Amino acid sequence: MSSLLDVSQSLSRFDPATGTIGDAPQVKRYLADLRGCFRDTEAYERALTHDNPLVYTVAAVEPAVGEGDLHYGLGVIYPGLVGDEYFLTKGHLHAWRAAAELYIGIAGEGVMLLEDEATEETHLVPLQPNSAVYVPGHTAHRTVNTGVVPLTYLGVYPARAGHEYDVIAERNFRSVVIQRDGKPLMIRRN
Ligand code: PAN
Ligand code: ZN
Repeated sequence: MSSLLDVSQSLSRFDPATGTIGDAPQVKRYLADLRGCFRDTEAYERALTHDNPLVYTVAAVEPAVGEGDLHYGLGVIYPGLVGDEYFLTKGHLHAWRAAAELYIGIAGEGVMLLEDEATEETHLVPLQPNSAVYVPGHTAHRTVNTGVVPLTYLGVYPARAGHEYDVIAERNFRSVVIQRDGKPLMIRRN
């Protein structure tokens, strides 16, 4: 019987400085890609008239999609603000709602917004080096850089998880993370 272990697939090296994992595809999200995410739409449009900065990148290793397989991605969110709201990811639910995910902080300071899909209850969880955040199934998740250097992290999820952005784009997260007196504060969106 042949071995299931393909060593060439077992080791990957990632570069936190560039946000790349070998030659795995890397998605880049610019400010213009994040329309509708920020609370202060005027500040968003004003910022876009000046510049369209890179907000975050994700390099994903997504080989097989068999039962039991895992995928993972290296995320880098750059520091910045739109109005008083920190740079953030689009956020999503997993298409397979039961799929959980483990986030592992590598560098920088940030938080995760975790929102239960059914109750819309939101939790703010710190994402930092040497710590892991468990995102249960049925939970919308968005990552926010609350620091002054890039926030770098790894997310590990079932290969079958899939990403669903439309539900979030339509209803958005109920809470936002703003800078108040130099510190992050979670408030209701409206
Ligand atoms: C992460 C995210 C990454 C970027 O790898 O994909 O943080 O966020 P968006 O996908 O919301 O743009 C993950 O949660 N994967 O499931
Ligand atoms: Zn996810």
